[in-house]
Amino acid sequence: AQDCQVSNFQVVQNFDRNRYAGTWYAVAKKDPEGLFLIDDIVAQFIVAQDGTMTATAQGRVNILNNWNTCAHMIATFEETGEPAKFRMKYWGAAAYLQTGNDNHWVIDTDYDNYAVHYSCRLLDEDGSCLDSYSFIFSRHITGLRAEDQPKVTQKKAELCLLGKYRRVPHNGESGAPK
Ligand code: DAO
Repeated sequence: AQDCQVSNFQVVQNFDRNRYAGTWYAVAKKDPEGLFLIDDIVAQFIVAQDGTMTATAQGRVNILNNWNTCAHMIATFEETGEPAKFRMKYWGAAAYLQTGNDNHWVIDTDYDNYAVHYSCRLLDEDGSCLDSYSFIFSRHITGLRAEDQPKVTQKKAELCLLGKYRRVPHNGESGAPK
């Protein structure tokens, strides 16, 4: 049987936040309960001189289940003792946007082309995840390179999320850089 224990999920070894910094385009997403970020999702990770990591993100969001708008989000990252596992506090530039405090795990990345992110919001009694979301990021707005797709598919499977992702289109409607 497959091991879907969140505590056993492998993250990228020796995570290097300086190499991770910069622009990432979300090319696929597994949504959590109560979808928020819809599409045109672009994140910028910034590492300060003291090593602190923050991010800004733009995207088209869903508010109160019926209103779509473009949002600017801001996030700060708190260390956990494992280099690729952070706690992410996030909030919106406007007060009506979501705020939260989520896990933010970097499952895999080659820093130059692709990254697999994962967040479990709610653990089940058996240690598997009841409510998760996950971004597949690319450095390229055009999507993943063909050679990176098998690696990403493998990681989706390890997260017990194979077949649960949707493609995130980039229509340039969020005001994010292209
Ligand atoms: O889309 O429903 C959802 C969950 C996303 C949470 C919002 C995250 C905002 C900050 C993103 C920073 C970098 C990924």
